Amino acid sequence: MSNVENSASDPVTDSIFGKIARKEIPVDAVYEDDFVIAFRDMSPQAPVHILVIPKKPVENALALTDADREMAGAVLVAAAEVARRLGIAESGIRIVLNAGADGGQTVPYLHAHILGGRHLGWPPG
Ligand code: DGP
Repeated sequence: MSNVENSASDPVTDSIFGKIARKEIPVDAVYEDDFVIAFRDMSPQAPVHILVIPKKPVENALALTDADREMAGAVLVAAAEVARRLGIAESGIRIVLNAGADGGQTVPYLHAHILGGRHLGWPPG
């Protein structure tokens, strides 16, 4: 019997962050709890550039539902904790959630960028 139904690919779970969330790909976590993992962005845009991903696979902020309130809150709480741990809470941070093509999202798995360690211009490009 064909196993095609069981092997359907999903761009969210198959993404690099899906694999990191499932621990199929190891990362040096700077923070982890029941809901999220945080690790350094491989292409940093600021002296401190951390990504926070939920363990539950979600494509982006536009895909969040009522059921995700606790998880979405955990992403923000983790961002604040990461900023404190990495010494950028006092100078300030920016938390960015790119969603969809116009938002500049390149990895189809929800991730919050935490940027800090330098002054960040506004508006973004
Ligand atoms: P976005 O444009 O919001 O989808 O940002 C994706 C970010 O993810 C980008 O800043 C680069 C980073 N990134 C992509 N692949 C990897 C990876 O395998 N490891 C790490 N640490 N960061 C990655």
